[in-house]
Formats: sequence, C-alpha cells, structure tokens
Amino acid sequence: MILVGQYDSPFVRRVAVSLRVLGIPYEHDTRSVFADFDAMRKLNPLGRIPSLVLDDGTVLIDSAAILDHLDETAGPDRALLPREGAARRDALRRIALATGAIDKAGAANYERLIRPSTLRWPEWIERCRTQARGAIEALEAEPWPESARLDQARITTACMLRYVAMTDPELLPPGRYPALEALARRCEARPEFKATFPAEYAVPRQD
Ligand SMILES: N[C@@H](CCC(=O)N[C@@H](CS)C(=O)NCC(=O)O)C(=O)O
Repeated sequence: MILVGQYDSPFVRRVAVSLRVLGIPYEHDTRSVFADFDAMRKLNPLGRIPSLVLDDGTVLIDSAAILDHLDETAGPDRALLPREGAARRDALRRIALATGAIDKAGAANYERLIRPSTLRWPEWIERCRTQARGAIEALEAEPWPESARLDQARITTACMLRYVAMTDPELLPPGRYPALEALARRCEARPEFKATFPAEYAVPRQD
C-alpha cells in the first residue's frame, strides 16, 4: 500500500505512525499537495492529503477513514481506538480536540503564510489561534498517565503538538503545558515517531 502525503501534515503523520505501530508496511509517496496539486486531485477529488492507496488500487481518503480501516485490519485487540463505551468516548473527545486544534492552527497558518499580506485578516487569524489554544488547554487538563498504552488519542495529540510547535510556536510557550510536553517527549522518543519526524513545514510561503 502507498501512503500519499508528506509528514509535515499531522494528518499524514498520524496515519504513518499508526501504520508503523500496527506493523503494516507501506510505501511513501512524498509528492506535495501544493506543488503537485493536479496529481493529488486525481487521487482525492478534494486535493488533500493523506490518501492511502490499497494493494487492490482502492484509494482511501481522509485520515479518520484511513485509521478506521487500519483498526479494522488490525482487529479489536490491537486496534488503536478503544472499541466501545467510556474509553471510546474519551478517546474520541481527545482526538476531536487534537484534530480541531490542527484545523484551527492550520487555518491561521494558511492565512498567515499563503494568503498575500494585503489580503490577510488579523482578527480572523487571532480567532482561529484562540480556538486552537482552547483545544490545547483542554487537552492539557486531561490525564495522560505514562503507563498507558499508545493509542490513537496519544498519537494524534503528539502529531498535533509537533505541527503547532513547527508552524506557530507561540501557541506552545515552554513550560505552559507540562503534561502535553511530557506526552510529546515520550511519543517523539519512539521509533515510529522518529521515522516520521517532520523537520520543517513545507508550504509555499507568500510575502
Ligand atoms: N479531515 C482531513 C483533513 C486533511 C487536511 O486538512 N490535509 C491538509 C494537509 S494537513 C491538506 O491537504 N491541505 C491542502 C488543502 O486543503 O488545500 C483528514 O483528516 O485527512
């Protein structure tokens, strides 16, 4: 199977980390969602990443749908999202906060970095950053015991933290979120995270 998209996308990275944690081999198509837009649109009509091309040619789009497929393939005992009940609801809440923070920090990033400076709307950027900050604060208030198994809530939250640290570090002042800093340190020390570490954010910047 082929994972399409670069690791500076936290949505791509959470799929890559999950594939590795589950021991599912994959090839990596590193074409850019910006520079190779037309090719990306052939795979996903939305022109977004990640996509996962299965061995029979089926193309899965959207990280949540891809992760659902991976969990089904892994089976209930190894799945990264708890199967049911309070544990599942809790994980889904954390994942919603983490993916929401990515969406909002990402929207602010696109405004700040891609939109020409004369067309930027500072109030909107600040609104998006406030929403991302709210999600990060809520995640900091959750318990993240060191002994807990690496699940999808932890993977997605750690990918979100790296993305925000890389693109908008002012949202993560050192020492402000000790529980999340510890979670990120534990995750980034693992081989699945090291192998997918995005050194820099590769969007085409405007003025
Ligand atoms: N809900 C989607 C979001 C994917 C997404 O926003 N991908 C970004 C990269 S982080 C993208 O493709 N951006 C290009 C664009 O939207 O034009 C998912 O979970 O896969």
